[in-house]
Amino acid sequence: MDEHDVTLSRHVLIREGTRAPVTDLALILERIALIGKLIARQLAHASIRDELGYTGDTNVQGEKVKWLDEWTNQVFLKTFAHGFPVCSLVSEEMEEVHHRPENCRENSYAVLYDPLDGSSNTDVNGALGTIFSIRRRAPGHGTKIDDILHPGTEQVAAGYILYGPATQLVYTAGNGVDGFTLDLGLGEFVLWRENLRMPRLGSTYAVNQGNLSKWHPGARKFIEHITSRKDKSTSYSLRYTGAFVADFHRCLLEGGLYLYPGEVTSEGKSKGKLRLMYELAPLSFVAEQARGKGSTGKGRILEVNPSAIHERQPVYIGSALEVDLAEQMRVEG
Ligand code: FDP
Repeated sequence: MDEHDVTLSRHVLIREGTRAPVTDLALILERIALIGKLIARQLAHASIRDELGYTGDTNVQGEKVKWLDEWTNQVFLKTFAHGFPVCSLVSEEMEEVHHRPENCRENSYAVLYDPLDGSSNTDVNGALGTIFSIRRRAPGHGTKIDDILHPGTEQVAAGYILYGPATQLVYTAGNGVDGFTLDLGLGEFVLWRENLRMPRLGSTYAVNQGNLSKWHPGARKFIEHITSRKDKSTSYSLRYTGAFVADFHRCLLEGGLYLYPGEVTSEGKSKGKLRLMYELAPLSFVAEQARGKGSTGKGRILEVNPSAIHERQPVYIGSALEVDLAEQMRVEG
């Protein structure tokens, strides 16, 4: 380690202007970093240990559960099992909120997470991620969750871990976005970029275009519009990894747009796939803090009032000018 290298735990403690006391954030982020290290190690060895594939179960969302989905969720539960200040856990993999009443006091928090984002990539050694959102719990709420079911503007911190060629952790606590890379020799996340800024415009878009026929005509027109440009300087290339975190990370660094439009149902309603509380709200918080935007196609994701912890929404997220254009073209009607 170079004398100038700054570890995540140290950096969190010296960050100014955060939405929660840095001492609380340091305790929570240090555990999320530990989870990231455990997951990265597991992903590196899972194929050798024959720990890939499906468990045979179906989760609350009707999706087949992969062995690694289950394993990564257990890592969160075990890592946050003991000790203040986290008293509630909300996961893509659990129907109900997991409460730790013994940790629920003044100044306690909920962590909402998708332990393994992009799970279709597990068996092909593709990019994967973990997404997290940290919210305050109101004193005395115990196992009632109406204090968690609030718009994303109430998050105190949020971020993600990307498991690619390198493992990186990116987070915001409401005053800019910082990125860290896992130094494998050291076993520590070390500061990689401070105050990350998303370019206002990019040259790539990420979408599962195979779903095009199921979208609102506005979304189809939007894709037609951005793919019909002949001039090299304004044309777009498609880049889709199948992992939201990996596609978002590209947008954060190079600009561009990730979109998962709603699927129009037989009743004419638009149904999103991605989850509001532990996928869209946290990455929209990161996007906005880096000068980007996150929209449902009709408005700001961070202002959506959730009606359930597993609510889904359409998403258009990335460079500000591209998100604005999508909204102007009335992608979701
Ligand atoms: P996954 O279900 O594989 O975990 O959020 C869910 C997500 O992946 C995103 O990470 C990804 O961008 C998208 O869904 C992939 O969905 P499709 O397979 O429908 O393209």
